[in-house]
Amino acid sequence: TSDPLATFTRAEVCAAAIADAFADDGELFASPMGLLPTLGVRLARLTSNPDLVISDGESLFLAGTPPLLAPGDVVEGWIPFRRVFDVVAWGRRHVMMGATQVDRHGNQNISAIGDFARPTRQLLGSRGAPGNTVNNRTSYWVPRHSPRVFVEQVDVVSGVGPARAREAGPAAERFHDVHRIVTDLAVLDLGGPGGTVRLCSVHPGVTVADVHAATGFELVVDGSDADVPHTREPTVEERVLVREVLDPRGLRHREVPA
Ligand code: F8G
Repeated sequence: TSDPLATFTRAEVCAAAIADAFADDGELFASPMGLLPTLGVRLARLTSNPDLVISDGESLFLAGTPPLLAPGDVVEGWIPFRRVFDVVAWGRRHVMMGATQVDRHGNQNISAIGDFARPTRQLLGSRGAPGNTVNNRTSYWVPRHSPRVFVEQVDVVSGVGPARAREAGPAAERFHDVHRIVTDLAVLDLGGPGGTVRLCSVHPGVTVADVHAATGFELVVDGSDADVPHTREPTVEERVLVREVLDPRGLRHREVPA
């Protein structure tokens, strides 16, 4: 067919899946880290959840919903990092972070690879991850789902999963809420036994076997592999918003190739 709206790319599926992760949040501060999360949050704001509060990622709350990398449009508030910490503690925030490693128990690592005393790779450091995971709804975005990301046990715990939050006591567990893990292959959550990683859907064109093969631990599925649904296709409205409004330059395809 020659109708471009009849087709969609994997990156567009990911953007819609990320938007869905924020659809039911109501009015809270959405903190997407990185390109596809920013695209997905802005898509949610233009569709399912207009109440999302967004920023330029540095210090300004934005009244409008600008395209990726565009200068912030109408400014409606001041949110430098020190004030982000106030919102983190207050709780009305949903952050989508990256994850260099995620394990079966939903622990996330963005700090270092290897033995912490002598890491083979120094990454970003844990940054906001510990506080986010005990105070705010937290999701993760993984642009390359692979056994090197989804490992049996993370080398360093930056973001805590449910079991560790429980062990740390009521103050850590009370607001712990790891919501979704969206990857280039699938949508996962922590709905497995004891808060373990569960496969929710595989993206169109991906098989459940592909996801098992790209995961370094046994993934929980509800029922059998044949019961795992496909992630929904982006609607025509979403395709237009992504292509014409939010990401006309196709930056999304640098992160998730078409
Ligand atoms: C690996 C792996 C792997 C990569 N296994 N090796 C190797 C083995 C790879 C390379 C090398 C480098 C609230 C809040 C905050 C704030 C607020 C408070 C946060 C104030 C803001 C500031 C702050 C945290 C937000 C994120 C970022 C998540 C990422 C990735 C990346 C790429 C995309 C940036 N599995 N993987 N290697 N931050 N990060 O072969 O080897 O390691 O690899 O919430 O901050 O402080 O608090 O990262 O790595 O969410 O998504 O890190 O470092 O460029 O190049 O891939 O090539 O050198 O040999 P990168 P990469 P080599 S919230």
